[in-house]
Amino acid sequence: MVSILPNNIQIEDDRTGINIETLKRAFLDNLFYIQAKFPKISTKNDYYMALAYTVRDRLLNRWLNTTETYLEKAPRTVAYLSAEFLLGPHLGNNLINLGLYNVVKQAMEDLGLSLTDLLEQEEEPGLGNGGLGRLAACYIDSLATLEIPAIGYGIRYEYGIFDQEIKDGWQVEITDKWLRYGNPWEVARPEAELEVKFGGHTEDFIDEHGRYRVKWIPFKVVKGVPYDTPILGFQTNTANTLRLWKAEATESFDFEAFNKGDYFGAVHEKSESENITKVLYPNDESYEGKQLRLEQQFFFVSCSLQDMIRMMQVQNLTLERFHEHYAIQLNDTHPTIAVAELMRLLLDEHGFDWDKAWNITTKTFAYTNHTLLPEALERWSLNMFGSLFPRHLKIIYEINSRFLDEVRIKFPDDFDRLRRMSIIDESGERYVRMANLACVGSFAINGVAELHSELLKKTTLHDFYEMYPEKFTNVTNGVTPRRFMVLSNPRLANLITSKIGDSWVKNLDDLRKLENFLYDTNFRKEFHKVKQEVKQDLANYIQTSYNITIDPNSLFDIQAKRIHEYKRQHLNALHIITLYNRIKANPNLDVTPRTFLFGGKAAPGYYMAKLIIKLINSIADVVNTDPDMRDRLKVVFLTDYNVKFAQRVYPAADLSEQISTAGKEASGTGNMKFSMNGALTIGTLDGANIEIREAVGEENFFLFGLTAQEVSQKKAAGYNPWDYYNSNPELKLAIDRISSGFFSHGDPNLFKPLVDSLLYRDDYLLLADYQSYIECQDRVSQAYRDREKWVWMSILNVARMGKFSSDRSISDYLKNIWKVPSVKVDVPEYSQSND
Ligand code: F58
Repeated sequence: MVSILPNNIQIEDDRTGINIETLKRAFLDNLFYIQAKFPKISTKNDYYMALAYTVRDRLLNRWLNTTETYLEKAPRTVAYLSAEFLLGPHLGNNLINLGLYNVVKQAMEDLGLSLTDLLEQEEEPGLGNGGLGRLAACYIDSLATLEIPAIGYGIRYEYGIFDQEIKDGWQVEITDKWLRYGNPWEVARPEAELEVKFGGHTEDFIDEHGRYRVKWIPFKVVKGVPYDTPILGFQTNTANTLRLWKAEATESFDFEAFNKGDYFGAVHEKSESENITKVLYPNDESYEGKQLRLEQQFFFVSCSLQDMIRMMQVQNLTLERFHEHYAIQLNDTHPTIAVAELMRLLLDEHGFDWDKAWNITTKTFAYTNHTLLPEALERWSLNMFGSLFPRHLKIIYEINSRFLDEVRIKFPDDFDRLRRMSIIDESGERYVRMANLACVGSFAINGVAELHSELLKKTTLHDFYEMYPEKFTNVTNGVTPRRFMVLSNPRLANLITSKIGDSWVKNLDDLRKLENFLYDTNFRKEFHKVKQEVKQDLANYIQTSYNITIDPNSLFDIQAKRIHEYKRQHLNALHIITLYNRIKANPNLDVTPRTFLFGGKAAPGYYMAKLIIKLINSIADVVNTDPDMRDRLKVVFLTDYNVKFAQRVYPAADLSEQISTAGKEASGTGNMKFSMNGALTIGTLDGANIEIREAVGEENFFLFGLTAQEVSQKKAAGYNPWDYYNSNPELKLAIDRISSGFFSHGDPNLFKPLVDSLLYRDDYLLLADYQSYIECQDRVSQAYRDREKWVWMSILNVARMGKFSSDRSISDYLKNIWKVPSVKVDVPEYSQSND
């Protein structure tokens, strides 16, 4: 369609034009032709969909040109393999990256709609549990922004992380039907489907060249259908692809040949196949040896590797150079079966000999470890593994046997070392150890913060470090400032830009320039005003959603992350109870008013974590209704904490709780998001906290607690929580209040498992850290009274967060691991139709 606009003679296509009138027309056009609605009968979701398609139209040009550039130039490419991508809503992010946020906002206003309302309408793709999945999402954002040829590969779960409801203080899980109203951001590519084999047996044979070969005769075959989502860079032409695989039944294989006449059997087979990508496992930080999970892992890995090979064939590249064409990052061990699958593809399907295949494989993969917790290390029962993947098990045996020969040569007669390093755990029931396979099969191994990488070398992966010191490196995590500042905190972003320009969005180190304005009273006032306004926004939201009034002038003290004993939400709870007890003992006590906000999901099978949620809600019930607490303490548990909600929460925090037991949190990334929005951190020397403290300055960080080394020493020396309980009256009273039934309507049994775990085990040393935490919180309360000083510290937190941009993390990966150069994408002027 041609339109000649008044005052601005311009020919625009309704699918590409970004003029306000064109946008409005395109929006109404999409409402009519895609949603089949007109304004009078449209729902909010219809409007959201119409807008999403309008925005999608405007990024297709970049996406297709990027794809075409990669196809033609066949550049070295990063393939980021992750079982989770916790993307969060696309619309707002795409508007920011396209630079269309303001004009679209205006266009919607002209039509009597609110962009904020429409953004709220989007069901987020919650295809991840927490930090690990969100990190993958930040990294694909940065890869595109840095113009790196890259593809994200993962699973298109039909149901993402469950929605959380709270009933009577307890968490209840609800299925996340995120695809219910359609997903305007994905494009199905059924023409690019692939087949994945499972089960069966192998047969050896001699091929026509007289070579020994193996054939895998599977028990079942499942189809993988790719669904592609464009991932735009910020203000670049690059739009990379996130390719997520959906499992479908094959028509011919099992149906006709095996199930002739058995209609119900056939339908059952079909649903069995489709089950593979039905649901995301909702466990964080603990691993469960479920067969379906192993099937999920192999399914997406096999699809992705076959896809990469196919792409090279289309580009006429020889597979001899696979490792030169692809750098494949394994996001934790979940995709590690890729080491065996690439070997199988090269050996069995493409006729490579072992040495050549192994050389390619070990130059292709790099492995990121995300946890030191022993219960999170993946290992698969050998029986299960062998019956699902008979060929892979043989390949792993061969890898292991050659590897152990190497170990023997490097460390003669060290039998215990061989036992520890073997890919097969033979200490009892036999297992395949995925971290060992990842270490052997990769050319690089990294932790996600300096401390974590050091501890990996010293503890969990110590033997592998001694074997291959050159493989080990650190890449400290980072987060994208596009989503977690520009989109989530426009007030702050605009203030910053008004002072130092907008270069910081792409070059976060430029935030340093804010330090020049520290002595500018006006700037400090504006900065404080922004924080207050953002807090008011959250207060309004809480008022509407929970009918709880919170005071934006109180200190917003926030802990938002998955609920886990090592993260110690219950230490935070002990502090609240301590303040409560102090006020009860002295109702006239002069306390700094605080609002405690919690958010986070517990793994459905993790009883203790669920009990912690119940405890927080029970404390909230008591505190929020006690008249002595009025205008002093409030406690709110924010239900269903997800990416969308997180974007509201980070900007509104005064204090960020990063209080894990030292040595347990690999990095943390919420800590970065809070701090770049001006929250001060109360934290232990754990994960990236250490680097955040270094960056912002120790005077601008509230430090408490034992160090990782002290924690392990204390445990080794025989830690006894009772010593702390008996010698600290405030601690004793806080715990007694819980066990007496004070927060459970007189029931002393409700929280008994929690209290017992603290008094009899206290694996995470809450009691040992209690006093230090309380004293530190007292310093926080004191500091908040000097608001001038607080604002000063808060500005410094923002100004010094440059290091924690995921752009920096990705640059580290590029420089030290992937060595993939950037590629410019040219987007020709929009073609202009003449009809
Ligand atoms: C997290 N791990 C770490 N795992 O706990 C956190 O410190 C780190 O910042 C983050 O990774 C990114 O590096 C994490 O989120 C999981 O959720 C896994 C999901 C699958 C099962 C095992 C845990």
